[in-house]
Amino acid sequence: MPNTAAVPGGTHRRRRQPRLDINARELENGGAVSSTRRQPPAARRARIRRVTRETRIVVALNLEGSGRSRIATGIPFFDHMLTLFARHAVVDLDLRCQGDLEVDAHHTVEDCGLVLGQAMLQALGDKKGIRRYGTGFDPRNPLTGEAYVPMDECLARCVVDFSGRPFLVWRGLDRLAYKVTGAERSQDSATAFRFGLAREFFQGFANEARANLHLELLYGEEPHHVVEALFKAFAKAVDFARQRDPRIAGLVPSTKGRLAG
Ligand SMILES: [Mn+2]
Repeated sequence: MPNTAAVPGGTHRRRRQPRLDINARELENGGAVSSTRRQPPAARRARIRRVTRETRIVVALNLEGSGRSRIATGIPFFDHMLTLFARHAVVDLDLRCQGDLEVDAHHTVEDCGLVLGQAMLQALGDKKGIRRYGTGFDPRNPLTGEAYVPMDECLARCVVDFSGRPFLVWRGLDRLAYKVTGAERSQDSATAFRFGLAREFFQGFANEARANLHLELLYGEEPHHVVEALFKAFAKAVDFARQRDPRIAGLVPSTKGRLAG
C-alpha cells in the first residue's frame, strides 16, 4: 500500500507512521519506556533456605523465567503439581525438600507452600508496576477474564490478590468429602491432596506471600484431575498477578501507595 493518502483538495500528504516506543522485549521487561527515562526493572528472584526439625527446604524462584523447574519433594504427585505450577505460571522454580515423610506428607506439603509464598513475596519486591490481581486468563483477551481451568470433567477457579493481607478462601471440596470413607481419603496421594493437603499448601502460600487467595472447585470428581485443575488455576492467576503492567511502570497498584500489608 502506498504511504500517501488522498486528502480533500487534491493534494497528497505523507501519512504519518505511528511511532512505537515500547518494543516487545521492553513490554516483557515491564514496559521500561525509552532507556533515557527509566532504567529497566531489576530481575525478580528469590532464594530461600528453611530448616526445621520437620523439613529442610531450599527454593530458588525467578519471576522472569520461562517455566523451567527442578522439583524434588519426595512425593511424586506433589512434584507433578509444582512442576505444572512453574510451567503455567511461567516462572523458573528450583525446589528441594527433605521432609519427615515417615510421619506423613503433611509437613512437607505445608512447608513447601509457605516457603514458596516467602519466595514469591521476596521476588515481588516493592510490587511496583505489577498487575496485582490475578484474574486474567482468557485466551481471547489477556487483559480480562478469570483463571478458570478445566481438567476433563473438572472446572476450577482461582483469583489472587498480592495485597499484603493473607486470606484463603477454599470452596467446593467439602461436599465431596461426604462421598468417600476415611480409608478412601488416604488411598493415594491425589486423594489425600484433595481432602486436606492441597488446602494446607495454599494456606501456607497465602500466609507467607501475604496474598488473598480464592480457590474453588466448581465441579469435578476424579482426585488427580481435581487437584491438577486447582494447581493450574492457581498458576494462571499467579502468572497474571505477578506480571508488570507497562502502563503503571514504577507505581504501586494501590491508592494507599503500598502493598506491604
Ligand atoms: Mn496429571
